[in-house]
Amino acid sequence: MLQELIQKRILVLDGAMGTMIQQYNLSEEDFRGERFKEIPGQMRGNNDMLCLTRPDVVEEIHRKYLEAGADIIETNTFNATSVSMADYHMQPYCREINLAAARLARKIADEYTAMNPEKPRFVAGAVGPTNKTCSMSPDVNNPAFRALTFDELEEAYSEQMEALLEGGVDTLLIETIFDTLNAKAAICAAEKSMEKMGRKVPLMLSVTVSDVAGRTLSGQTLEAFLASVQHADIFSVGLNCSFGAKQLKPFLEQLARRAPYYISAYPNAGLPNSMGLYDQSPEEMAAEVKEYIDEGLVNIIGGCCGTTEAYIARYQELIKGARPHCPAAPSENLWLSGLELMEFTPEINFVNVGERCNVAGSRKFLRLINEKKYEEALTIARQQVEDGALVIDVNMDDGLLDAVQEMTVFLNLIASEPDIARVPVMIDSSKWEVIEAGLKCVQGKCIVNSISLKEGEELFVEHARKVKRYGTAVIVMAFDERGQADTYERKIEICSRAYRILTEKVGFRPQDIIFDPNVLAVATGIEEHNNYAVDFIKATGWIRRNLLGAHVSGGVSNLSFSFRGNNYIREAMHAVFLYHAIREGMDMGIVNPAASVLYTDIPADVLERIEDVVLNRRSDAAERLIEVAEQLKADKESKGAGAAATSHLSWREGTTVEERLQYALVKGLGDYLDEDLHEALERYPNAVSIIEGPLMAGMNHVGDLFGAGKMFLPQVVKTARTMKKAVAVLQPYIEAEKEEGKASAGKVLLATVKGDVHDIGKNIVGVVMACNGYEIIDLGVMVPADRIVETAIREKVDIVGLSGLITPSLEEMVHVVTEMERAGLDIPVLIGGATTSKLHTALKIAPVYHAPVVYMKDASQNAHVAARLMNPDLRAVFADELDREYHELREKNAVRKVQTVSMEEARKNRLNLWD
Ligand code: THG
Repeated sequence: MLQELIQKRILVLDGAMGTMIQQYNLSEEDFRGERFKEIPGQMRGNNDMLCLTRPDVVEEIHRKYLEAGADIIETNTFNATSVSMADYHMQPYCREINLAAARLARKIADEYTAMNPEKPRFVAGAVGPTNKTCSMSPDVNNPAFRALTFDELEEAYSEQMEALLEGGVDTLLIETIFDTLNAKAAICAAEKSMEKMGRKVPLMLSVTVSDVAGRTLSGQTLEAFLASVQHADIFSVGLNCSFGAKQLKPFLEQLARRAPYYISAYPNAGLPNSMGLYDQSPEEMAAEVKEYIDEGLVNIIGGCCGTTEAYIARYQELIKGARPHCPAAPSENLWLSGLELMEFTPEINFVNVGERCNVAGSRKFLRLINEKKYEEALTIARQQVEDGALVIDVNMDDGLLDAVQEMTVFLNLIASEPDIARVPVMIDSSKWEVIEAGLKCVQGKCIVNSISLKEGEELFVEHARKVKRYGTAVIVMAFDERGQADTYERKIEICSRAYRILTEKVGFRPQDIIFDPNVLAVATGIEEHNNYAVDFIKATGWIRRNLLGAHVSGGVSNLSFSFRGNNYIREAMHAVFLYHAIREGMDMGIVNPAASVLYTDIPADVLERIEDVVLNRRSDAAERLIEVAEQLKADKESKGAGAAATSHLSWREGTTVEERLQYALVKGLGDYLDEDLHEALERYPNAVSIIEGPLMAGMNHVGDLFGAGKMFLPQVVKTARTMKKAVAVLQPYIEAEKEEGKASAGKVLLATVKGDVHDIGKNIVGVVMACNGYEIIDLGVMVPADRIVETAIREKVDIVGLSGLITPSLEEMVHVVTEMERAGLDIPVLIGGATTSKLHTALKIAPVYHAPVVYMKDASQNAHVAARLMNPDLRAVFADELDREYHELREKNAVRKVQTVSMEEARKNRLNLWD
């Protein structure tokens, strides 16, 4: 029914649940009811549990939205997974909450459908992103660490989705997606739950963008996201939360242009004002949403944070007679993604895959992994991307390594390196469990290398189905039960069999299949090997003409194994091989991206001898090539090596030490810090002044770039890590200076205030300050005022930093600071987090405390401000400045009504940003 209806008209989704619940002013007791009286911690704010304790409230909200004309209502289950509920000690009740929520919404929707069968109402099972990310490490010292694994998350989602399906939802809506790996776990869970429950429902996805460049929190562009979820059977995709309708529009346009699905949008009621409230009126919001409709961008519209039934009621007028969006045609091209999309368009005739992160293919990489020198191992990956690799192959197959573990660690590390993670990865292993472990680490659409028929059709199909579920492209090696295909006939026989199975039985898109007809070594001295390259090239042509849509790849360096030690000849052989194979349609290859020999550069006499070998033109071809190889070896090799070593270091030449430090910070490059910092130590009076000078200038530059949308979060995090490394280099000097009484780093207490569980921003502040030599005492999230005060006294801290992302946190901060005043403390306070503002700090927080209370716009400012607060003279000057500034703000705003809203009103309008 939904499928039919959506073709006819634009559908209306409901508005926010949180905003509505806040209007009821429910107490802690309302949330708990009798039943959950004993559970520790605060329960107010745990909206989903109202499905059990105050279903009357949830029911009334559903009714209001249905009255306002919503075609689809969302269950009150945004946080009802065991992962999110752990914050409230409510994990055991997830199934029950989801079941109750789905049944409740179902009952009311059916009631409305019965009243007017012409307008059927639907229930969407709301599935949030949870409070943890699978793609990023919360531990700054260990970027390979994950607080949540793919499997754990998939299991939590399965529990939720099975209950939602059992409760009768019409669709599953995976919303507020901020990390595509989380979303992929949700999609896997959705498919499995639907199979288990024997009910297939449309799958709706909704992303939230986190920065002005339109990337997700985990750093993907929307196009990269679309590639990552392309495998799923998706009904609609869209955007919610993030911004108001107006700011969301360019991103919605991006999605609508590419996504072959129906498009949904449910923005916030404008942007939050300085008090953290959404004050766009229903009229204003409707006017902005009208543009979506007039331009044919959407099929489903609704509201997120700050919207109520008054907003949703406006939509009826707008959709009348409006033309729904017509989904884009699915792309014919292969899509891959890292943080960015790699669309394999016909103009790209060849995709080079970097071969160097392979323990079997590089002695250096093997040694680095063996010695756990991951940092340096990553530079190999980074270098390949810089050298132009469009994809990087990762292989950890070595008898003495735990390949599952190493694959996981390395892929997690890559995920923290935005200039590497930009490109898709190729997970290379001959062991299935290694491949599967790798698949659970990448948010992008990657390539599995490889599967084959060597252990029979059954296992091949099983692996192919799994690959499809994870949503990747796949390399199929030309192996079968009889072994490796080494002739033209065997190659095409196996590839066509595999093609049939994959496209007909497993349902693979041909674009996602990449055949590897086996590049085998030639000129080995064994006669049977002489035709290997010819057979590969011939098979390539046949595959491209007959197995339509599929690609052809190969491990090019295998070809020249018998010329090991003679890199020039090897590179020249590869160039010749590729020249002929690409002409036949080979469109991908695992190669050394730094290779510099071009087909056209090879001298005619050498070329002739290489072509004799590659094309198998004469029986003595191998010997004749060996002759030339010996002659050429010495001079060519030394030239080649010298040129390659210098090319990527141009940023180090003719630049000042300040420029180099800034470049290293912005790019997150740690390799030359030692050298550059030691140079700086000779020029600056002491180590701390280097931190406060060039390093902070670099961080500020990063802050500016981030603000302008030219950097995204993972890059900033990486920058912070580099900063940390720089500080580690300076640490011994700072210690020494401290002895002499020169250094002044202090003790900082950080906490996300009670009622709030968000800590990404706070963690970044922690890193930045720790990097600047401050000792950090991080009390975590949901920290009550008394604990902050008590710890501040016991630990004799110098500064207290309070963080919060949701509106109630503003109020809580006032409370914390009041308590600090009452305890007679004189410790300066830093205020930060998404809903905080200078205005709110001036109006509400600073007045209740005599010591400085400073609003921090972003993490990059903290160290600088802290440094001023630590010095008694500077602090006095700073405090005066602040007082004057706050005073002015108060004067100016005494007349502006919305911003002098009382705390009582703020309480009433309290809402959850993740709603
Ligand atoms: N098909 C597919 N995947 C593959 C291969 C293939 N993966 C692995 C391999 N073959 C492709 N990768 C490499 C990587 C390096 C080398 C060859 C193939 C190589 N390395 C140098 C050597 O062994 O002489 C090592 C040099 C060094 O130690 O630095 O040649 O065919 N699907």
